[in-house]
Amino acid sequence: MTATTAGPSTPLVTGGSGTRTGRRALRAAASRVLLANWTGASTVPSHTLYPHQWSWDSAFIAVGLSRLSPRRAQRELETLLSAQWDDGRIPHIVFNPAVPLDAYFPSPDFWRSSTAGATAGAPRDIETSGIVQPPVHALAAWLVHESDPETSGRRGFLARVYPRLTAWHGYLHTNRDLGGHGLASVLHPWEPGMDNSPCWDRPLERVDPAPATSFRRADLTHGDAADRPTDLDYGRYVRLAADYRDRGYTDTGAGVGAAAPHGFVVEDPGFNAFLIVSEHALAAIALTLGQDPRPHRERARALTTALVRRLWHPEAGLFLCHDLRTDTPIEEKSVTGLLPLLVPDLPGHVVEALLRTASGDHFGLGSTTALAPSYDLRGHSFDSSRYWRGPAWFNINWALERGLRQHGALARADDLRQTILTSAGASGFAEYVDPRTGRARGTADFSWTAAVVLDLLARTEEPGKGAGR
Ligand code: 9WN
Repeated sequence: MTATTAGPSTPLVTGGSGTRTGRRALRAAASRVLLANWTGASTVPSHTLYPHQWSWDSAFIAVGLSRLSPRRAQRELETLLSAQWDDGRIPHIVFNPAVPLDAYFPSPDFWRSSTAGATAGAPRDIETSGIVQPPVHALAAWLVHESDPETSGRRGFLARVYPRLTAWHGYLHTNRDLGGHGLASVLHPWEPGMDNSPCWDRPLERVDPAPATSFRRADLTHGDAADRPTDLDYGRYVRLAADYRDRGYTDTGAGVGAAAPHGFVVEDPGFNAFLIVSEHALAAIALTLGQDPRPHRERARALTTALVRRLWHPEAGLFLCHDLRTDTPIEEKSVTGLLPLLVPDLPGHVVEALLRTASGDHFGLGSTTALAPSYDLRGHSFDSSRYWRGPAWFNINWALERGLRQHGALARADDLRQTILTSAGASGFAEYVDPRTGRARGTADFSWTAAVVLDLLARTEEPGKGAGR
């Protein structure tokens, strides 16, 4: 069901987010969403559609929680990190054993991490998935620390998370550099977090779908079929995940042919942009802890060089995904190709082109769309309702707002910030919205939507800290 038909449990906050009273009402509403979705040690993205802990959701959620309770924000990240595998991977889902198996598919008995993932070092006492999501965590840890350095320092937060975050990045730099080009690759459409993006259509054509009778989707109980991926897509997601599981969740590391065992293996610009920004965050964390930040800066620099060399396409005006199975760029314009705006040291001509593309015909930011769509408005597969094939997501627009601000496009960043706030409140903290009309889509009372609102509101109240956080 869509958020509009489901009806958010939080009253819609319409208008007024530009006034102090309006901002106060919005803050109260966003806080209620995060508090209601808190389960004691972490936060569910949504009690209905996603009743466990998700990896990159928790990073965004922690940033928002830090504006309510820095301790709770720290707890959110540390709960996730306690499910880290010995090989360094942070799994994309940490399952709550109290939730019935049929509440979400694929459930723990599909992933079987504690047994199938034993060789890769999966925890024995917690069930998780075996794939990963974008590495937003070190950035989140740094922002959580910055929100209250005193509490963070007293509780030794950075000292505890730093080794785990370093191991996480180590996993991505080594096990996941499957092309050997210095970029991390993703092995499943769920890994870059933009599950149903048209970018995956071609690579997925090669994947033999698992029969629809072999699994039971839980998402359609809570979501409208028109908003969600098709059964054929699901069959392919299931096949890829089952094959990875049956290979013991092993990656083969960098080198010629390393990508071979994987049915789907792609270099994604947004995933790598988050890795670069998080590597810079690790440098800041290292410095705060009195450790050497230079290895992190060097890695960020090398990744930035590889990102531009491999994935920048001047004729397209944005970064493109690269299919390692065929060694060809994926000729689709997705918002993942704008996310490198987050990266601080991009060549000037690349920044200028990205700024033009964001506001041009394909994404229309600030002209035909209020929030950046997930996919090319003129693309053959554009769909304003369906998952990652057009709708606008709030976490992505939060990231773009940071990128615009960082590269000096302050008026555009201010406009986007205001639109995120207005649209999030008016949509009942929807999971995603129609990029042209702002109409709510997906589920309501969605955690990262509320979280980015809390962060942006706090920054609105402290203009001096706008760009720094
Ligand atoms: C699969 C939880 C997650 C987000 C993803 C989003 C969606 C899951 C699903 O929900 O994916 O991981 O079942 O569709 O695409 O980005 O992390 O909010």
